[in-house]
Amino acid sequence: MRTTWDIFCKVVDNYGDIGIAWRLARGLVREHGLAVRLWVDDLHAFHRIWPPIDPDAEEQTCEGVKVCAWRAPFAAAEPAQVVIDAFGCTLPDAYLAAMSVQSPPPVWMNLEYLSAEPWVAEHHGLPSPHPRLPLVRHFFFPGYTPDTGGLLAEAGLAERRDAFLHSGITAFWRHLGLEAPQAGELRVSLFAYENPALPDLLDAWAADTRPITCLVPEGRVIPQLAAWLSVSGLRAGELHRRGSLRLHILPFMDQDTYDHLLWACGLNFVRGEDSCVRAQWAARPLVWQAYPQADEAHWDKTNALLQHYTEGLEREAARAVSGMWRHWNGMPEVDDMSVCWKAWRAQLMAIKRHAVAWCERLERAGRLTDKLVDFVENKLK
Ligand code: TRH
Repeated sequence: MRTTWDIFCKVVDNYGDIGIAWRLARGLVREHGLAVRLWVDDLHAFHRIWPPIDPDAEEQTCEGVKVCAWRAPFAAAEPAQVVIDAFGCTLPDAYLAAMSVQSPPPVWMNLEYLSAEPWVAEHHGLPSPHPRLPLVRHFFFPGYTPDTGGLLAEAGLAERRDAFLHSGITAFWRHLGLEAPQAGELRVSLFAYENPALPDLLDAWAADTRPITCLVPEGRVIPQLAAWLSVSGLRAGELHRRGSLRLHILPFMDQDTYDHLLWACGLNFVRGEDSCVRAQWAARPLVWQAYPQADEAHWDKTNALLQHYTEGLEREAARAVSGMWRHWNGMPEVDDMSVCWKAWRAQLMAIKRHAVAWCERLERAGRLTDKLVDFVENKLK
């Protein structure tokens, strides 16, 4: 009999929580043949990253995953053998009570946020007994080293990416209404939170000596872009030119098509967690904007990943990457944006080579779905 899994996901804001939970659920079904139910409290956010999802359906099956609307009060449901609360979302009391009378009790895990900070490995896999009920929750930490829970990546990802670059990219540009890049042109994708550094970056791009095409899926930066362009609003399909910069607004895409954009561009600005990992698997240069947290806690995360990411990168290129990332995340004591951009641009070839080497190195961390399944199998023994 197939092991049954329940994954619970609360959409805090944005798309990262559901993006990760969906990638995980799909992977567990496709690659491990498990019976997975995914409970989601906001099906509208889910529909944005995966349009086949019906935002009004209480229950539906998509890609082999049973997707259930998570409503309050929670409808009675028999707990699965494995329960995951993604990112510490609190399980419904009724469901917890039902888990506590199962024999044996479900293997219960909290899937944590990804971080490159060194403490992650020490905390990965630790148990936490429930204060009242006969249940133990385990902390599962994704991470960048083999002693963590690894990274989300589906089997065959590199092969799909390479096949796309070999035979799908021209059709992709055409589909977006663009010709193939001209010689010397840099194509950049921009997925970001509101960012005080954005106008200066746009100025630097407009003043660049070579053409830059920036592709922006609809989202939170659109008002800032409109302000910079001095237009009242922007819609998908619009194209604007300023100096060397062409700005294209794209519709928000499904998760798989967004991967194509990351694979096709020469530089990707990404944010949060999931797009950051996908940009690393794209083997392309990236600039990461960490999810902003109180007391600038995200700076530690940014620095931890930067330190790890720039290992083995030539000195000037490492400095250029750090300058861009730090500036983009609002850290003090960095050069102004035009200096950062020029320095980054001068190191493009080295940064490009490094992105490929880094992507190969990432595989050492292991794949999260495989590690999760191994962890559970050990507990079920
Ligand atoms: O949307 P995010 O800002 O999500 C964030 C982070 O995950 C953060 O760590 C978390 O604490 C916070 O939410 C609550 O960024 P992220 O993680 O990159 O997720 C974006 C998802 O959206 C990802 O799965 C890719 C997907 N996406 C599309 O499907 N289509 C698109 O056009 C774009 C731009 C993104």
